[in-house]
Amino acid sequence: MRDPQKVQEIMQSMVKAGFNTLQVISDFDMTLTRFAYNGKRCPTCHNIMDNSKLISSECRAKLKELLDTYYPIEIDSSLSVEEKLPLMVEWWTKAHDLLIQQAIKKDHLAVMVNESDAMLRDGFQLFFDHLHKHNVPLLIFSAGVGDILEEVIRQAGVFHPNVKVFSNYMDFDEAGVLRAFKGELIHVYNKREGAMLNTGHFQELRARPNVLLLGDSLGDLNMADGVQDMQNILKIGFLNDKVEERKQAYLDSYDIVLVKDETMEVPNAILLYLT
Ligand code: U5P
Repeated sequence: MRDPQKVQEIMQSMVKAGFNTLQVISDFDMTLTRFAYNGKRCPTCHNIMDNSKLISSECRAKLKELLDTYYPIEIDSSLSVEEKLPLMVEWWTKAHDLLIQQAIKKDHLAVMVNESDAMLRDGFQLFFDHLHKHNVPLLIFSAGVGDILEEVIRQAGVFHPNVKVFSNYMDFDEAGVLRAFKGELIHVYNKREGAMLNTGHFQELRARPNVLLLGDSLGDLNMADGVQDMQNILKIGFLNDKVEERKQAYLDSYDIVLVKDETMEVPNAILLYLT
């Protein structure tokens, strides 16, 4: 923490306001899911499909090439968001076009997720169940793929009714074959625009002006831009990769920075304290 005193003040103010004034907004890939397990990288929503045996090996190779080209740009602290933006649009667009060419079947998504190495962070059960038990809305705001992330949390048994998802959703034809992605593209650096397209959601939650935000990218800090009449926001950032280069920027933007922490222990402890 750069300013522990500020964190304490925010938490005290949230306790005073009550748990029924809280909403949680979280990123998905590498925030609710693990970054690595036993030294091996865990997949993002896209990677769950990219690595699947149900995708041709030629396409898998092309998607891997895209990842190797664009992921280093995504996390490069020497480039500005303005410089990264068009390249991120390029990455997502190329990847989605390749996935569409594979004519992925809706029925296959559950198998892809089941056979993948995707893992929610240790302690995810308490996190999801506690929010559900206390009727606290959890918005999962992801630049990944909505259909895949829903399947991950469904298979983990935590897709409770208090969970709402903003993400990129697949559009299937009558035969259940992927033909496009729906709506405006959400990538890592346009979450502000994504939030602005969903003002109705935040309007419904206007009686909850206190926000716990979880992210792993500096782009995730904009996820709460649509929150109305915000009173307090506590921002927790998971810093998973390129730690030394990015630590200062994360400390300057997030209230709490968790370095190479694969668990939900800190968010869970905060939720229990606020309850
Ligand atoms: N991503 C991929 N493959 C793609 C496009 C994006 O793995 O073709 C990853 C990015 O690295 C990004 C993540 O961090 O998906 C976005 O999801 P989220 O963190 O917003 O949930």
